Amino acid sequence: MKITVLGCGALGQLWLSRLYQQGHDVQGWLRVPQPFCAVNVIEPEGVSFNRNLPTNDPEHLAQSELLLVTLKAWQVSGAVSALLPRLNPRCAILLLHNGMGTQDELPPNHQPILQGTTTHAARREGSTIIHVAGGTTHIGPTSAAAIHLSHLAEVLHQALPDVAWHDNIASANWRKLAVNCVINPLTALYNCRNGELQRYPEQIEILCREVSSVMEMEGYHTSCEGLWQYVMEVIQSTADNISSMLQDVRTQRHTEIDYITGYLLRRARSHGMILPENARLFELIKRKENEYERIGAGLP
Ligand code: KPL
Repeated sequence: MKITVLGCGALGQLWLSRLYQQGHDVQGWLRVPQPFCAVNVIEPEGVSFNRNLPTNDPEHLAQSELLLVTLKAWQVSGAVSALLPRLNPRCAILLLHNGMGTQDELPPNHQPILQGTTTHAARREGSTIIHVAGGTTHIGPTSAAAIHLSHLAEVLHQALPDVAWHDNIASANWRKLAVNCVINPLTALYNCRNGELQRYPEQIEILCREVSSVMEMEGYHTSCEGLWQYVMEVIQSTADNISSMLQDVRTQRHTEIDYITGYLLRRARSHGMILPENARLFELIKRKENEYERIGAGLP
């Protein structure tokens, strides 16, 4: 299959290496074009993949059957909008990022669009990508043109298992949003690994209660207890992880908070609801982010 991977960060390189090894015709797509992308991935068992893969070939892009988007949520609309006019109308776009709301920012289009979340953990160490732990990628259609694309789950599963197909991906996305609304801002504020959040069960319960109240209004059957249980399970199974938001804060990069807690707060506002604890965490992360971005931009 001809595939373009948009974004060659940790997750992008992991997919590039696995899809290439599965025999697919892959290229990366970088914001600043380079002759190739040096893909250097070390798997959890220690096996490494090291190869220069092609990038930014417009012909390859025009013929791609899948555009796999592994950018951060806040980069998606700008980068995908720029590529839309150059895509084959049948090219599926799979958005794979934390948070929700990026699809609402795309211009009107008829591409088959899928959305997904993944629990694979990968991080950059210098010029190497460490695939820290395997996980599951949940994907499903978010546009009518994509409902018949369940075979893509099998193609992706062969490359980087597990991949699960969901006819109703929104429900899985909301559960992941709940996990990210709890783990990401709390780890960034307490500057701790995911597992250390087990010390804050009451605060996690308050956050889960707020998230579940919005989910109910959105039409998803859920409960605070069920979400709390799920979030605690993820905290345990990813105990050693440094969350993506803590990594962003430590390296003073823009975070995905606008698409995680920010998205939740926007949905709550549309139902006339106020979520005090999520709003407080949102403000704290924004303040942190604004501080280092202001200093980075040389502003007083
Ligand atoms: O998605 C994650 C992230 O770090 O962004 C979790 C599930 C919290 C794992 O670290």
